[in-house]
Amino acid sequence: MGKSVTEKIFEKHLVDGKMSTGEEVGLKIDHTLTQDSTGTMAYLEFEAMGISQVKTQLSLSFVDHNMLQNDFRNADDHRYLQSVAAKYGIVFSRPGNGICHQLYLERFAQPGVTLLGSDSHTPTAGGMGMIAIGAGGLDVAAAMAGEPFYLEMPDVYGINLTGKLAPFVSAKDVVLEVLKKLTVKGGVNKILEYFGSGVKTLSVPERGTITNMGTETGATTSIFPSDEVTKQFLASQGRESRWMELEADKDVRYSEVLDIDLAKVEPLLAMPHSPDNIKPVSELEGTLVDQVCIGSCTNSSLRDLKIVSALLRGKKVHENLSLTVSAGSRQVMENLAVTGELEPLIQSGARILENSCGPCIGIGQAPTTGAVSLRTFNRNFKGRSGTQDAKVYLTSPETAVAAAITGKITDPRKLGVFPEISMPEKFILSDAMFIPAGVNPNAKVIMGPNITSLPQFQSTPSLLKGEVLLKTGDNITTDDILPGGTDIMSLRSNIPEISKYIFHRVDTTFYQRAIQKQGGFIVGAENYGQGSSREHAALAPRYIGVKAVIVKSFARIHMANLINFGILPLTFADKKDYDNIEQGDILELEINHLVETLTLKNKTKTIEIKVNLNLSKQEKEQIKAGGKLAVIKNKQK
Ligand code: MIC
Ligand code: SF4
Repeated sequence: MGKSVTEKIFEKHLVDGKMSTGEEVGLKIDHTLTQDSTGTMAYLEFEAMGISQVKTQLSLSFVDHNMLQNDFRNADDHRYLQSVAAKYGIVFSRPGNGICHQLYLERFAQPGVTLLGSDSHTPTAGGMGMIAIGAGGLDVAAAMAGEPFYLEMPDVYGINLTGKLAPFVSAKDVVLEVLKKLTVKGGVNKILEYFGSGVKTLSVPERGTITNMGTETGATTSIFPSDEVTKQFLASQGRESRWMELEADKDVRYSEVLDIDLAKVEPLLAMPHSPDNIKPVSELEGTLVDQVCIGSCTNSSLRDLKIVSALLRGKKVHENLSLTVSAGSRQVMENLAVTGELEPLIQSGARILENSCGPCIGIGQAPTTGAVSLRTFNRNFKGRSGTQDAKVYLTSPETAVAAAITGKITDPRKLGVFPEISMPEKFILSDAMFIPAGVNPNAKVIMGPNITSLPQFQSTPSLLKGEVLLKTGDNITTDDILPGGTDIMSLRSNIPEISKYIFHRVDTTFYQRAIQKQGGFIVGAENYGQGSSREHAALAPRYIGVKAVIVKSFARIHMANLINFGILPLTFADKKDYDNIEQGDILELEINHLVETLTLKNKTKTIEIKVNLNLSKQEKEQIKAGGKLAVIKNKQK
């Protein structure tokens, strides 16, 4: 049987296991990336491993999230990251250079390579025909130390693209179509592999928009083939020598196939408060809009901003709304400026922000009370914008501009004739904001007062006892567990302080109760821990004594993070038992042997509940030792 692109790359990187669905496989990781808000912890972990330099082909450290410097904390973190990079052989992307995923796609992505990144949208680079996976910081630190990355071999799910997109319909609408079908949990344990005659009609950055938001389906990653279009993009970036052809074999068999005729895709949007709450734009027409934000790692490429510029030329932003534009990189900004395409943005009244994540993670530009905000971003979880009651819709850049001009949700196809844009054959390139990797063992690592040392954890006892501290519903996000936003994100390198905000948006009494009870259990429903890769959503709960999380199902990265920090990830053997546990119940669990099915005693209700524990041999070892770091450190001894 023929091979998929995914299998071809896995095969070349396989260091352990067998490539059949559900089996644990170990992959060699060629490249790693971190960004600042997950990076500080990842490098503290890497330093604790006692290794003198990174063992990957290429490791990169970006600064793009915590960009506001309201006090010393973020600035100190940036300086710490730069000093670590200089010591251990890591390329450093200076603050202001751009968003990690956009920069990586432009300057470093390469067909056939594996990338592990401490950010859930690392799959953006799948648009280049590579395997790019998001993970917790500790997994990325381990990859920098030369450890393979272990995962359950996912199903390879084919998405067959035919036809060509109509004017005013773009890559974002394609991935919203995929989300309509797969929902926020339909991609779990799958790799979404695109193929078919429609692929060649999409440029690499457009493919990147699609693979970026595949994350929202829960997929391990998404991937496109590497073809002539890929070659041309690499050439335009002065990197043609990095190209190799990579296509699925003709007789490949995917686990399932979703057919999408690009010509039939219409402008779509995701309604509040979930990326899979999809509706056609035409159904929402007329809804008044207070804010429009264009940018984020999903839609901030030169292609996207050229369209935005062309559509805004000679137009003014509607007086009742505020439009923000953030380019994905300095390269995008410079190329726009040189061709005169920045000017229409300025003249329209758009507020040009720094090349960074910004409003996407609630760092500035919080909407007004109860506002409708249209964003070209990838997540619209309640409260993520910084305004709890704001209603955030996710759209394409075309739909965003249509609203910015008219002041209300408008089908972009009503904007008239679709403008012609031309992409440069050669981008204007300037890598001045990258500091190349060097290894200087004598370099001093500089830590500000907000950077605390890593918490040390005891090995796991054989009897877990405690109270159910919180019972949640479906689709709890890591933003619910540990919110983003300026204030809380500045505490990413300070676990004792950030712990005070666990479940802050869900229940402000959580932290105090957890401390009083000396930890306990959390109960959840389906897709627990969806969203970001932030390991803080596991590390901080562990720090305050959370022992196990019992749910109907987990999101992949969060489950791995729980194991990494020694928290037991349990699922109900019978989902109906979710109703047999209430907040405040006292639970007891014996874990002498980490077998697949365990008996959980609900002491309050005097009943027994069967729970499943699906762990590999190594994961069991990690749970016993109190976390992955302890295991790695023991190995180094
Ligand atoms: C996000 O989009 O939620 C983030 C902020 O980029 C996170 C990383 C983080 O929490 O620092 C992600 O997607 O992994
Ligand atoms: Fe940054 Fe938003 Fe992308 Fe996360 S999703 S990396 S916050 S732009």
